[in-house]
Amino acid sequence: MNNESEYIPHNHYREYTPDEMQQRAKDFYQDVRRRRTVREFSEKPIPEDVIAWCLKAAGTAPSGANQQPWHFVAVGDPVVKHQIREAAEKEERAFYDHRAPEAWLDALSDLETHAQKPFLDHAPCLIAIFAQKYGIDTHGNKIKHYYVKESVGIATGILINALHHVGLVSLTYTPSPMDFLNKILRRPSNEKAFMILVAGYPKKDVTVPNISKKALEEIATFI
Ligand code: IYR
Repeated sequence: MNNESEYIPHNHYREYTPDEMQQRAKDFYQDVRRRRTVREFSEKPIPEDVIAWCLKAAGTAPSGANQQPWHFVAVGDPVVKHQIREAAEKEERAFYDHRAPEAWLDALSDLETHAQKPFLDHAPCLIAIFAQKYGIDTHGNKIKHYYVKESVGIATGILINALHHVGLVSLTYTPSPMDFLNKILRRPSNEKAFMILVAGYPKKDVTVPNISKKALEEIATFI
C-alpha cells in the first residue's frame, strides 16, 4: 500500500442471502448482456457530470500496489475531437492500405470497419485512457509501477459498465500507434495511450453485428 498505513473495518461490505445472491447474479448478467459496442453515434450531448461520475467509478478499480496508474482525458471540444479524428484516420489509412497483415484484415471482415472514423467527430465524448508506465516523485525520480496493463484494463472495464449502467453506449477504439494522443492532449512521456473509449448515445436505428458470445461451458471450467 502506498498511501494507507493502517487497516480499518470494511464497513461497506454487504452480505446477501443465497436467494438474493442468485437473483442479483442473474439480474446483473441480464443487464450487462444488453451492452453492445456501437460504431455510429448520435450528436446528442451527454448530461453534465455523468462522465465525471463514471470516471469516479473507474477510479475505484483495484490496481497493483494501489498505484492507480491511469489518467483519463474526457474530450468534448469539437476542435480537439477533430484533431484526434485527423490523426487517427492517418494511422488507419496506413493500417488498411499496407500495415495490417492479410490475416488481420480477414479477422476484421465481418465488422466491416474501414479507415474513416466519423464517430470521432459525432460522439459527444472521447475518453482517452492513458496508462502510466511509471510514476514520478516530487524530486522527478521514476517510481516503478506494477501490473499497469492489468490495472488499466480493469479500470476500463468498470468504466465501460458504468457508461452502460447510465444508458450510454461506447466503442473501445484502439488506432495503432496512438502516440498522437500524447501530443494533442499534452500528456507526459511516462503515459502511454491505452484506448480511446468513444461514449455517447447510439445513432437512431443503429445496427450491430449479428455475433454471439461463447457459452459458459466454453469459457469456464468448474473443478
Ligand atoms: N483499429 C482499426 C482496426 C480494428 C482492429 C480490431 I482487433 C477491431 O476489433 C476493430 C478494428 C479500426 O478501428 O478500424
